[in-house]
Amino acid sequence: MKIAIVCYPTFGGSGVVATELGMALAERGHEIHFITYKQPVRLALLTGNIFFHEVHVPEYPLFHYQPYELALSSKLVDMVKMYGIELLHVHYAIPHAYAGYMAKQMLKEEGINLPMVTTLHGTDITLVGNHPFYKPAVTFSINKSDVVTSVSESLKDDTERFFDIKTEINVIPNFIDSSKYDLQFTDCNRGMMALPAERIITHISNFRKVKRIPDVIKIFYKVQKEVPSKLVMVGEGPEKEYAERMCDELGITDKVLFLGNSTEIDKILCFSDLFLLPSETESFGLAALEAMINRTPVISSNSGGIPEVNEQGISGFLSEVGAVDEMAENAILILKEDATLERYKDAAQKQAQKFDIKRIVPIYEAIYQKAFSLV
Ligand code: GMT
Repeated sequence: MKIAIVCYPTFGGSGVVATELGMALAERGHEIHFITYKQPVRLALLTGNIFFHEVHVPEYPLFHYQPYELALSSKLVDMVKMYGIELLHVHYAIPHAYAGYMAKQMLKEEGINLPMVTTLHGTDITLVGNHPFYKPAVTFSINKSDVVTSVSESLKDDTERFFDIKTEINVIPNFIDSSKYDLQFTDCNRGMMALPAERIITHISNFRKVKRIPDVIKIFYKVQKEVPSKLVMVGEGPEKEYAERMCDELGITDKVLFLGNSTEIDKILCFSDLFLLPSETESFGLAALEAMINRTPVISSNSGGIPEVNEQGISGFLSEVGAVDEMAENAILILKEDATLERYKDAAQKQAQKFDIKRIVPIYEAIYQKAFSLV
């Protein structure tokens, strides 16, 4: 199949999922065309059947906002015609489903029927899409997709609650390629992060309000009083500066490392002992799954789709949003004894293996067949 994938090319989970899916589909013989404004960060290699087409948006001073949707839908039309692309898969509804629908309509005028699959990822529904300024366009473009998928049951419920949805929503969970983690990193060097007697606690995100970064710091502050440890903060975003200030005020700057964005999170997770994800809401929590496959148990909130990923008392613990005392107690319980930590590490990895890409990619292929049958 020749498939166009539209996604955000940045560090966000939706772009990661889209890129990993595209690469896995290419391995299974499909021809994949990534169409976006920059080469996706996880896209390491452009091979014979993986293409990247950049969307250029010419700057014009008349425009206060440059019309990306227009450029994207035009690029889609051109690439579909040039490469004979047979299906369009857009990740994150805003504005991709809207631009995709416009491309579909333009192609229809020329006698080309292009099926469109839209995957909903979370904030496109819960935080952004639900805003009254976007809602009619988001509802319209979801309903005009041939097939809609969502990354968790929780996100499906939210979508059906917030929008007037006429299309069936198929839940396909996010995934991980377990085979990559059979290898032991020879450079898994925890010595550069912490002393031998210290535990390493990690948080990875885009440092937005929804991630409750102050809770991450508060939890760590309590944990390090009981268990010698370091906190590794990976990512960039609006809450980072405040987090740095908090660490300063609490007198723990020497125990917290802010690493910025990283394309090598597996190399960080391989020496992590615990992952913190106390988010306000999270449609899935891909970062938690990536931690778990790297044998890192998770202390998280119980919001959104996280309970579909992190299993209470097995791969870690879940608490109400904001329950930092309970989260810290559970973290200490996991970290205190070596034997206990090893048990949670094994269980976390086992739980993550349930989300193996080999099980998920055929589900997407079946969804593509379904989309074909509908146009
Ligand atoms: O806020 C983020 O974490 C980024 C955002 C995105 O769209 O890239 O993540 C969303 O999609 C991920 C991949 O499906 C999910 O794992 C995240 O839970 C989801 N984020 C939220 O719902 C806040």
